[in-house]
Amino acid sequence: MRSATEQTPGLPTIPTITAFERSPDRGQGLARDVRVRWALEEVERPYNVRFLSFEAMKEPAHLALHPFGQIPTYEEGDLVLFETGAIILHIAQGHTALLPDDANTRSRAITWMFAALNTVEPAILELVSTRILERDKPWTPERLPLVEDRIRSRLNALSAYLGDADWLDGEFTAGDLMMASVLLRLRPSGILDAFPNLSAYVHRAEGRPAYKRAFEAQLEAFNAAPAD
Ligand code: GTB
Repeated sequence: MRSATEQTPGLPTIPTITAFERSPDRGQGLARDVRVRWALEEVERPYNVRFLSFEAMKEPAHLALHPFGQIPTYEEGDLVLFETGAIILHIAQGHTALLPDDANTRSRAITWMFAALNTVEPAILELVSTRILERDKPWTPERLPLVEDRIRSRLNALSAYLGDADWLDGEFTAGDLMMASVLLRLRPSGILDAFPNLSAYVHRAEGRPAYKRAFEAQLEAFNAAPAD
């Protein structure tokens, strides 16, 4: 990870991503810049980070990059991307470390990226909303078990599919990167613990040197940020 934003003439453009100035997860690595950092580390690309406060994320300069005023964004020369699915797909193109050469295997890896984002993550986000945003609502005690059951239903299916394999489809791909990133968000809830093969899957993903570098970089940024 680089902290400067200058580009070196003659060398490939170094992308710049955005991240929370001070992540609300206090360096647990749950914010979505981590999956982008991880993808960049897997393909061994250096990158710059521009850190944003919550206020700056809603200002015109950032809204011009991200219509919803969120992080992460990805800038590479004239190209500006938002949405981690799109960003990681872009990073992964042409890199067998994340997307295999074989066309069908590559399409299946992309399928797993979509499955992580469209089929598994929404249930997990509902839990986050219920536990945090709707904490004091009168319906929350009744709603919470339903939300947790929906997650378990997804995890049951995923666990049955994975079985005792290391990764979802042979070698590690961007599909695993996305799925493990999504599942990591569940860790504080303890729900993952009931699925030993999925816990081991996430643990295996966290053990990858590229993940460790991404995690350490975001933690270092959190520790360097001015305290609340
Ligand atoms: N679909 C988009 C993508 O995949 O890129 C979602 C991007 C998104 O939700 N970004 C969040 C954001 O900018 C940060 S990652 N939120 C501020 C806003 O919407 O105003 C989500 C996140 C936030 C906090 C924690 N945490 O504290 O544990 C974890 C994850």
